[in-house]
Amino acid sequence: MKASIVAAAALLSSVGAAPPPPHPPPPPPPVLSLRLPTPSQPGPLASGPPQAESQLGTDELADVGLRNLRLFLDAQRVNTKNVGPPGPKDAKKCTLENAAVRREWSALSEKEKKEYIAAVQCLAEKPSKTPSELAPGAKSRYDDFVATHINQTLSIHGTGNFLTWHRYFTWAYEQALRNECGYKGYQPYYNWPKWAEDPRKSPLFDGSDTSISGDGEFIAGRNNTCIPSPDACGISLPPGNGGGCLKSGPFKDFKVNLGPVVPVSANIPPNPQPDGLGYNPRCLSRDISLNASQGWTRDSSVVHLLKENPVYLDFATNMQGNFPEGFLGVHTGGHFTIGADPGGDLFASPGDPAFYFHHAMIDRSYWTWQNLDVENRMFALGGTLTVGNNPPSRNTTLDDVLNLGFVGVPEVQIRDAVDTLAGPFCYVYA
Ligand SMILES: [Cu+2]
Repeated sequence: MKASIVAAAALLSSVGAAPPPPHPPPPPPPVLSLRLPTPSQPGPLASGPPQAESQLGTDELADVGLRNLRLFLDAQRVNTKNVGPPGPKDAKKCTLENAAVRREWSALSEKEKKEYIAAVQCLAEKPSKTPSELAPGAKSRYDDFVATHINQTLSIHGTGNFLTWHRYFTWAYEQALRNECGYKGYQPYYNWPKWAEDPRKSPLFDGSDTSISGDGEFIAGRNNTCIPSPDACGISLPPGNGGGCLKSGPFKDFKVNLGPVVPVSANIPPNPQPDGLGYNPRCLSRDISLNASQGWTRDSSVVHLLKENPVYLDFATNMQGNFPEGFLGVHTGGHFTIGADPGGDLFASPGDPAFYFHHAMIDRSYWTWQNLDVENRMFALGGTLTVGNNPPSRNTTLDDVLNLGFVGVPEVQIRDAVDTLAGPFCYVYA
């Protein structure tokens, strides 16, 4: 346990710390070749779910991005018109018209919310596909995802595959909910800035029957959490409003089986294996932190991230944080908005169902950033194979593969995971 904590802490402290590696221009995208006019007409998805006009800059940028994407695809269609009549393959093609629409949790009806919750609980009841010799703590299909994330943590954070790996992972989870547990909808996201002032007031975390449960029991007398580690306290977060087991809602009795690997507090029972893959059944705890949500996930933070980082590596790095410089970023800020066990554990965090809402918002941010300059950003990439390029390693490339182990989806190349309307995917965000 100790060795892995030290290793993780050392690696964590290097996220964003190393100077950016030389950044070669991304390879020219295959078909995408048109320069975009400035978007001026109202966006597509007029047939989508009715939603109140958002005042958030974050949502405005998502809308602008979607309009860009539509113009881009329309222009492509015109460009390829004289190639010939659409074949049978094109008939099944993913388009903006037939793409799934991922929505904010608050936009789902009560019935849809309950169906989603029931599907997650179903996944936690289905037997695991991970061989028990590899991860004795993986007891359910839900745990297959947690075990895969724990297993690969040090090659999927602060690396060039961070955004595409988590995109594929979140999609695979959505597919498992649909294909194995009869869920009819899509993975909802948690729009951080919308609830940044107090996440406990959001429909996702209000503790009601249609939430994913709220805060944990309040535990007094706790110390600050140092990020990345007590020895390298780049950011000191005061304890939040919980810290203990969930108090109410559908996930009050949810069992966490895997981890911790890097626990936020000494009170969390240690895993019998140093790699966190041993069986360690315990309650799901949270420590909702207004300090994290207000400090790092407000609208201004997200807008700044989306607008001021035209280079992929800067975008991905600033999203994940630069801890030695005291910058938490929306990714870590969002994780510590949820906090506690396993939410505050870099390795085991998917053990809290909130993970997928947070990562859908990470993915929506990546999608928005791409759409703001489709031509140049769809296939953009940066970063290397090692966390914060420490130790130095080669650049991640579009040919590198994403493998989700016993989650049970085919291995894909990064180039197949950059476009949410291509490869295995067919979705957009509202
Ligand atoms: Cu992760």
